[in-house]
Amino acid sequence: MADVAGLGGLGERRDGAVRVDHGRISWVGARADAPLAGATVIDGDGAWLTPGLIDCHTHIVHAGNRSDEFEARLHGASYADIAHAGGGIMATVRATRAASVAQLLASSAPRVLRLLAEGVTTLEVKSGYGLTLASERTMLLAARALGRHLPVDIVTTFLGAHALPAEFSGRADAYIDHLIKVMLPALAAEGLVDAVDAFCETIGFTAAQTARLFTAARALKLPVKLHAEQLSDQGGAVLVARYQGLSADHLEHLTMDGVAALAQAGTVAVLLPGAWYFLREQLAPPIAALRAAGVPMALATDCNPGTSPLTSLLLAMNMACTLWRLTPAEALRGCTMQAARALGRQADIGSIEVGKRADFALWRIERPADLCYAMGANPCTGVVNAGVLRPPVVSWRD
Ligand code: DI6
Ligand code: FE
Repeated sequence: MADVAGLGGLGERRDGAVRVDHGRISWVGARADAPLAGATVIDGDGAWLTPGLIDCHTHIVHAGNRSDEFEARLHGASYADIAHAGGGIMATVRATRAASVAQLLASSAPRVLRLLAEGVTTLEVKSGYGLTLASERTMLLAARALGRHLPVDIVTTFLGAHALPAEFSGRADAYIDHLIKVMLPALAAEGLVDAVDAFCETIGFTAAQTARLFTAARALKLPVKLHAEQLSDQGGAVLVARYQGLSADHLEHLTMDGVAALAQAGTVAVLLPGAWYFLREQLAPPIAALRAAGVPMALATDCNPGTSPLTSLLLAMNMACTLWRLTPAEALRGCTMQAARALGRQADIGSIEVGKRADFALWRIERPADLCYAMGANPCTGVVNAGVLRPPVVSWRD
C-alpha cells in the first residue's frame, strides 16, 4: 500500500500494507502478503504512512488574541510587566469568561483545523482560562464539542490551577481548597475531566499547593500532569513523578534530580519548543540527560495566546530538531507514541500495531525526516480516523 513508519520504535517498512477491521488495525506486513479478503483496498500510491499525529499539550480553546502584548514586548515590555499590568493570562481569562460554548467552539475551530490539515488525529485541550466553575465547564464543553464537530479525538485536562483569579487575590490556598472541594469533583462527575494539571511556578502555584490538588485528583482516580520547571525550578518534576504523573511539561529548568525522578516513574517529558522560541528563552531543557536516562520525550505545540500561538505540530518538530537537537526519529516518536503515553493512551493509539485504533496520516515525502526538515510545508495528503479516510483539509461552518 505505502511506506510505513512508526511501527513500535521507528520501524520503517517499504511497500507495506495495513489491514483495518472495525476501525482497528488487524494486520501489518508486506504488501505482497496482505490479506485482502473482503477488504476495500486503498492504494497509498507511494505515500508514507505514519500514525496520526497527537498534540498532547494545548490551550487551544480560548477567546481573544494577545497580538497587542506581542507588539508591546517588541517595544520592550516583559511578559511579567504585562502580567502585573493586568494583561497576560488574565486578559485571556476576561475574554474567555465572556464567551459561550458556541463562541469558544467557533473561535477554536480554525486553529484546530490547521492542526488537522497536518495529520493530527488526537488533541489534548486544557481548561484554565475560566477559573470559575461555570467558565471552566464552558471551556471543557467547548473542547468536547470540538470532538463531535470535527474528525479528531479530544482528551481534556482540568487546569483550574493555571492562575489565581482576582476573586481569590492573596488567598491562593483558599482557591486550591475551592478547586478540590467544588470545581474538580463537579467537573469530574460530569465526565469532563480526563486528567488534572497545574502551573507550578513562582507566578503560579507552589509545590505544596500542587501536591494538595494532586492528592484530590488521585482520590478521584484521575491521572495528573504538570507544567513544571518552565520559568524556574520548583521541584515540579519530582513532585509529579511522586504521583506517578503521566507527564511533566516544559522542563527548561529541570535538574538532574528531576531527570532521575521522571526516569524512575516512567513519566513522559513533554517538550514545548514553541513557547521557548516565542519567549526567546535561553536555557534549553536538558535533552541529552533526558535521553541518557531513558525518559520518554514527547513534543507538543502548547498552543496558547500568550506564549505559543502555534498551530503547527510539524513546525514544533522542526524547532525541536533545530533548536534542541532532537533527531527526526525522536521528533516523530514525540508526536506519536510518546505523545500517546503522555495522555495515558499508549495502548490505543500512537503506533501502527495490531489492535490499535486505525488513526494514520499519509505524506507525500521521500523519507520521514522530511516532516521535520521542510519549514512551513505541509506534505500531508490524507488522514485516516478510526479507519475512515478523509482529505487533510476539513471545512468548518459556524
Ligand atoms: N505556561 C505557559 O506558557 C502558558 N501557561 C502556562 O501554564 C501561558 C499562558 C498564557 O500566557 O496565556
Ligand atoms: Fe501550557
